[in-house]
Amino acid sequence: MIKRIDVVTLLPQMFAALTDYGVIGRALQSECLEFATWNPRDFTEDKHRSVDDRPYGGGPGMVMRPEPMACAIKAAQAAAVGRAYCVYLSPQGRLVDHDILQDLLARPRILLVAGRYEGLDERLIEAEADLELSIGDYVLSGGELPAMVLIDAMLRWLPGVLGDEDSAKQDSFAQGLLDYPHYTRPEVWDDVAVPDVLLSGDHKKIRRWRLQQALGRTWLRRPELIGQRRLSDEERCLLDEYIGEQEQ
Ligand code: 9WO
Repeated sequence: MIKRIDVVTLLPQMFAALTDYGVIGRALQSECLEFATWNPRDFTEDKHRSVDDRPYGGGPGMVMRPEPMACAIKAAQAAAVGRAYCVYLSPQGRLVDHDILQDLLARPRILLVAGRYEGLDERLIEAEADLELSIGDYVLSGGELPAMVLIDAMLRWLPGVLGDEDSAKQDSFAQGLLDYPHYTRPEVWDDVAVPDVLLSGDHKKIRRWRLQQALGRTWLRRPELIGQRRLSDEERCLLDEYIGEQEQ
């Protein structure tokens, strides 16, 4: 189980968005979990404290110098017992999914490396990173937001982080399905009524309706997720019924 998260970043202040707000902020400030940031700029030795340099081979933009990055990573690694599993966030990485989150959560320490500019010197990635991860097929201006996305998605799985102990375990992606639709008061809003079944008080019927909605919406919006998942007899039956209703 995760005990400590370190982040190497040129913009440590950005992480206040995570540490200072909400349930994730509380988790990161609790005794159970250590959190620290490391700024490569603090490990520069030249007058201008430069962290970037021109790319070999030419072309636009700048590349992060390996020396200050390596020093920051080594300092982060030395800040606690044991070695942290080192993850570099980049669009070239493997796409993050529920299984990767669980794998990271099972490690005692992780060290996230957020790049800026055009990225890190490839030799540093090869030497230090255990894994390269992407949160989606788009380029941002740095790895900080992806690092925060990863931390948020991981920490909501820790016991006690979400108010309701079961919320994370009922999480739709844990089941390999999209979520079912939610409703609250009023019973009629904007001329639209809440589905009758949710007012029936019949909890078996409600569970089946929600499962059917989750299956049906996944089939409509993310059919590849249905292909990847084996359905129980009940699920197959509920989905077939949903598809039948769609076709009418
Ligand atoms: C910028 C750029 C500018 C001109 C030509 C090529 C270029 N490539 C990049 C680029 O990929 N910059 C990255 C910015 C370098 C690594 C940190 N940055 C980053 C990470 N952007 N987006 C991510 C990211 C990480 C994880 N998941 C999705 C996006």
